[in-house]
Amino acid sequence: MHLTLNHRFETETQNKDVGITLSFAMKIMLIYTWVNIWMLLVLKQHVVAERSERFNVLYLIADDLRPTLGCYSDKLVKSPNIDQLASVSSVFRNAFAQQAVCGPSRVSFLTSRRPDTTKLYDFNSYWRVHAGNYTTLPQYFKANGYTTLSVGKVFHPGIASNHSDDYPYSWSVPPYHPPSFKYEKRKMPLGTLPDLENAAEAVRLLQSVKDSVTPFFLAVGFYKPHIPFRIPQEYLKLYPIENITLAPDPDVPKKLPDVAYNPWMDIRQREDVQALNLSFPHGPIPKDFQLRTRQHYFASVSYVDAQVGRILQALDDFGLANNTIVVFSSDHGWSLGEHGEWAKYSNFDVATRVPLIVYKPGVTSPLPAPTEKTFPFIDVFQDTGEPFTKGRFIERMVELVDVFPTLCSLAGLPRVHHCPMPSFNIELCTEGSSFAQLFFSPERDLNPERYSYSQYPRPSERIQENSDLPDLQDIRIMGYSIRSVDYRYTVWVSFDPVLCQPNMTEVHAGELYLLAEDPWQDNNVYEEMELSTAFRKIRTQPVWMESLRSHVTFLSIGWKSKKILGS
Ligand SMILES: *[C@@H]1O[C@H](CO)[C@@H](O)[C@H](O)[C@H]1NC(C)=O
Ligand SMILES: *[C@@H]1O[C@H](CO)[C@@H](O)[C@H](O)[C@H]1NC(C)=O
Ligand SMILES: *[C@@H]1O[C@H](CO)[C@@H](O)[C@H](O)[C@H]1NC(C)=O
Ligand SMILES: *[C@@H]1O[C@H](CO)[C@@H](O)[C@H](O)[C@H]1NC(C)=O
Ligand SMILES: *[C@@H]1O[C@H](CO)[C@@H](O)[C@H](O)[C@H]1NC(C)=O
Ligand SMILES: *[C@@H]1O[C@H](CO)[C@@H](O)[C@H](O)[C@H]1NC(C)=O
Ligand SMILES: [Ca+2]
Repeated sequence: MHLTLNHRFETETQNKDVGITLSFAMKIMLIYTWVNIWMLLVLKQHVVAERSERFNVLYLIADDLRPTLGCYSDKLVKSPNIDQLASVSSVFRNAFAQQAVCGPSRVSFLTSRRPDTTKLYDFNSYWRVHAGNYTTLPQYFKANGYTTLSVGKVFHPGIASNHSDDYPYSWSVPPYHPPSFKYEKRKMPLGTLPDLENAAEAVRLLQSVKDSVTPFFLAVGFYKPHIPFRIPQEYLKLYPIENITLAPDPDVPKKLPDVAYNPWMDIRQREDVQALNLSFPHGPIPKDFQLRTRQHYFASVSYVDAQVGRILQALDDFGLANNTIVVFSSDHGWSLGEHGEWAKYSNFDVATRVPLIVYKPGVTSPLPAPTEKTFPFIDVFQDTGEPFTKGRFIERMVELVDVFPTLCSLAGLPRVHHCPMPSFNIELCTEGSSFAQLFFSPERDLNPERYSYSQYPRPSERIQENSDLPDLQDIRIMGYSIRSVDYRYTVWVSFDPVLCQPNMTEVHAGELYLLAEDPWQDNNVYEEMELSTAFRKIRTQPVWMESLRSHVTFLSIGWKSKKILGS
């Protein structure tokens, strides 16, 4: 079999001539940057001159990044710059996205509402007109006197953010998009790559706001490690193919209900994968191709790490490391062959769990001294590869909807109140809760009473071509998950796509994984627990999260009596 993977994952190297011969697109980009800087200057003049003691915010968002990072105990992946950030930060080891796909997750965490309140489960609507006129995280900072700036993929592009990244509501100046992004799937004439441009633009913006009287909220959305893995070739050298292993559980679990499986159509539709003539829906992908996909994903993570390093070094260079809160996170994870699955689109931890690293100088680490460097750039090719040992690990469950109220709390903005149910007509509220107290108190441990909630839609019980990403009108089933430190429990129930409401008593399938004995979630013990009869007896409650919690409370009595859970 002829493997074309290497060729298709063809990477771009820098064109040394770029600096001399400016292409038309580069000129446009320069003009665009000048417009941005000009707008910033105009904005500054309108602000009463008074040096603010308020903290800036730098929110770094990777795309499709699961916590394959040194600071999350990954032994293979090299992420020295993110690890360095983690060493002065709180590192949340149990952080989960609300839906494992870009658009719905981003709109959810940027509005702090769950998908049933944004009514966005696909990419096809704008919450302000389709669900409610919800205030976003950057919009709230903007309303509180911040200059808010967006670089790269922060909001999901397209109608999901009204083709404008929600500008002007969320941002002080038009969001920046790297000109090279339009060549993502074609030959690249610009001699650069989107995340290189993103990092350069972020550094430029930091420089332009560093002396501003207003604090800034700068969000930077990287495009990697999302496919295609188009990255500078040299990062592959960090991961010799002979050092790559398969996922620990590369087979589809026997007791996995069909509705829970995602057929990874985006991978399947790649030309090089089509050439493999895989059977639908289970594949499997040939072993050497799996290894190379993993290798390219890991290399893409190191490439993102280098861009993070460039931006963090700029904080040092511009004297901002002592007054800027930094968050590093992702929109959701990515299955790298676990359960015979690839990509996102499921309720498995590999798809829902995200890195979440929060730095606040003076809180998560001592205030840096004036000459001290907090974030010197680390060249991954020179890195000694010391295992990560520092950092404050927080094991408690947190969710991406919590980031909005937490950042408000850390930055000293007026508190955002918890949403009533339903909250379609309330512009500002949160369906998460601030975890800022975890920075100050020792309640960092595993807490069995804390949960995170995720959901994933399906068009049918059967696996079909649109199972990964059904359009709203095709959704018939929703998988609602409750994840505690001990287990994941998921019920796949009927769903009404007009009302966007589940029927918690009409259950198509269920999953239950007891993590102490089954950390990779391969042994679904739902049927063994005789749950189907048990929870039909439970009265459903109007809120699905409450309903799930009732299921779990009811069940955990049984688990405790069988000594499956500690009491
Ligand atoms: C939505 O909110 C924005 C900003 O808060 C406001 O300017 C706009 O008028 C609102 N739109 C509607 C339809 O209420
Ligand atoms: C969405 O964008 C269109 C076109 O720019 C604009 O006319 C419309 O007002 C925007 N919607 C909202 C809610 O701002
Ligand atoms: C690859 O594995 C070998 C053997 O375990 C190890 O010595 C080497 O450092 C690894 N190479 C890289 C780049 O991680
Ligand atoms: C692809 O697989 C199908 C059956 O799985 C087989 O009939 C067909 O000949 C294969 N095509 C190629 C090009 O290998
Ligand atoms: C941060 O560092 C700068 C430059 O070293 C200094 O002027 C400023 O006072 C410091 N701010 C805080 C809050 O320590
Ligand atoms: C929910 O499903 C149950 C069982 O099929 C059915 O009896 C009930 O009418 C449904 N409820 C709604 C609101 O559709
Ligand atoms: Ca994504």
